[in-house]
Amino acid sequence: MDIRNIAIIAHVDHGKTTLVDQLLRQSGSFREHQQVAERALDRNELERERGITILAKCTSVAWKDIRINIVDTPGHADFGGEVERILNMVDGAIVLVDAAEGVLPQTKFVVGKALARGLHPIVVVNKVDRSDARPDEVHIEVFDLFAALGASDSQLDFPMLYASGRQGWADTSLDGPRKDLSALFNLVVSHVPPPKVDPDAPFAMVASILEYDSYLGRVLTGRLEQGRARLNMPVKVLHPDGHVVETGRMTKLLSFRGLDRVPVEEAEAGDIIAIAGLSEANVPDTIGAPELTAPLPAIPMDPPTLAMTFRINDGPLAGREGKKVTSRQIRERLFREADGNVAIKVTDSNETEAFEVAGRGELQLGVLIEQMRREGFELTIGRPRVLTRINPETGVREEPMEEVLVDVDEPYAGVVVEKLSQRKGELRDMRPTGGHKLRLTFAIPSRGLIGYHGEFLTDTRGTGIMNRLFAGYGAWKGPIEGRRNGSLISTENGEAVHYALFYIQERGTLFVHPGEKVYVGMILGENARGSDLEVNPIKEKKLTNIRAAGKDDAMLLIPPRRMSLEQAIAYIEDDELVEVTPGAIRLRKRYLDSHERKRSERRSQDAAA
Ligand SMILES: Nc1nc2c(ncn2[C@@H]2O[C@H](COP(=O)(O)OP(=O)(O)OP(=O)(O)O)[C@@H](O)[C@H]2O)c(=O)[nH]1
Ligand SMILES: [Mg+2]
Repeated sequence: MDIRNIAIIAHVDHGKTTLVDQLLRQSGSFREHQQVAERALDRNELERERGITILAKCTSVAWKDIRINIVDTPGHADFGGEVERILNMVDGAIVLVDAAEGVLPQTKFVVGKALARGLHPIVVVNKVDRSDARPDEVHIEVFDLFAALGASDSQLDFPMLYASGRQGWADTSLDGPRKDLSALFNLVVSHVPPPKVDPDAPFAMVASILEYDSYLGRVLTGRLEQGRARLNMPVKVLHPDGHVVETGRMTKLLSFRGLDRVPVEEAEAGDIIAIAGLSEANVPDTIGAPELTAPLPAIPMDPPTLAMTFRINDGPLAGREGKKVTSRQIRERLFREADGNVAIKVTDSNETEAFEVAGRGELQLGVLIEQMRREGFELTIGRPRVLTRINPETGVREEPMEEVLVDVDEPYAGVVVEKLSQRKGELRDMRPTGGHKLRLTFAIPSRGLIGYHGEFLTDTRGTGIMNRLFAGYGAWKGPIEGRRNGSLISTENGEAVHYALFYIQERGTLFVHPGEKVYVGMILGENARGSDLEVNPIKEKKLTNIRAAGKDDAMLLIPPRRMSLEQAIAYIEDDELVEVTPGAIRLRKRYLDSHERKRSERRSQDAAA
């Protein structure tokens, strides 16, 4: 059977997974009356909850006797490294661009990668049904982008369709017929070349996606670059550096059919397949026949840019909810993650009962913490740090930089520029985008963005949109001022009471509500002043105080500020931790005891002096 392999690439949320849904549906991949969830490929729990794709996934449809393997990729920048490896196993790409939002940082990133690989992308201006769609302008933006990225003449001559993935149509013209996706199917078949592979060479493929299946174990997906794969054949796994990782047998060979993977006896060069039965093989190893002597070329992994310390939970409430609390359990889980997730690195920390976990961003590490929490783990997490590097040529220390695109209503531009400048951002470009909106472009150290997103939403009354992209390394920009407010810290263990909280709230903003468990050293809120303040959250009203009696009703409490896991992690300072249990997210001081805290402060002041 004739094969086409394509990847769908775009900025986050521009509609990749939704389009794949419709491609599956219209190619007749679902049985009649089959109940299929919306965005069916986003099948794991966290993907469904967050409405984003985290793992790239392969699916396959048949169109007029041609099998089209489609790889849906994650749009979020934290998972961008994966996109590059996916592009290595396809011969074409569909670039989706939101007809209202236009070209955004991740569009630029993925198009750059696709062009560099020599692919000739198909452009789809998507979500044309949006009331604020501006499809013609976006078409020009895409053309300018291709040109700016150095596209060859033939790449610049890209075919383009207007579409609404959600409504299930794609057309060459804005006038319609807006009926179905046949124009897109036909374009894929005519524009994307069949895979150029050698069917007679020994079997070899590069593992490009790794996932765990509770039933199959390690499942590795990749394109069969050469030869033929047969069930139960002996295989050899080669690391990109050439050493043999393991030898084994291919005990399961799976081909993609719609949303399913079906067992097959044999697969041919050019097809995308999944393999189970190996215990060590990882991305981007080469899996091949025993006679293979050298690995196939693979895309190197991006270095991690952000790290956090994962520690045991040693607070007084530890072990009440979680079943997995020991450092041995945490260690085992983290190393298993690093083994299966190529973008995450784990090392033992020099602190006892703590581990350094490095990855590509706050979202990626946040997803890991959330997963562990659901599995019954308890942890404490330290403030994220960026990972600097020494430039191998100049010997100078450099830090990760990002390009940030901000879309805001004009009146808010001032405050955004001010805040990002404080965080060492440089304004590179500012241009009106219509409707009294401005698009601001900054270059800023990744460090400066930690914890900024919440502030940004407050400053723009929730109307701003911020997009960011890793932009390589730049010279260290010097200190960036952290949070300006101190913490309100509990002096007691027990349960917070209304009466005490009422008086504490005059000092700042509360994070806890009455009845919540508190402990010595726990952070109850943000102090309005710059220094930390110790307060007693369990103090009851004295019953002898007649004048105060009966006034409780009038003592209104402002609802506490609740933080999500990622907000909490971005909020804390170096001497603070986030306590994560299956049921709670709490903030605390690293040293719970007030004397110990002061001693450590003195130590760090001495060290600084
Ligand atoms: N108006 C409109 N909305 C759409 C269309 N396609 C998708 N959406 C919406 O856009 C949002 C994101 O859609 P997804 O398909 O998850 O986007 P994605 O590109 O897969 O997102 P990531 O995988 O997280 O990068 C959802 O709320 C969809 O309902 C479309 O054609 N028109
Ligand atoms: Mg998606």
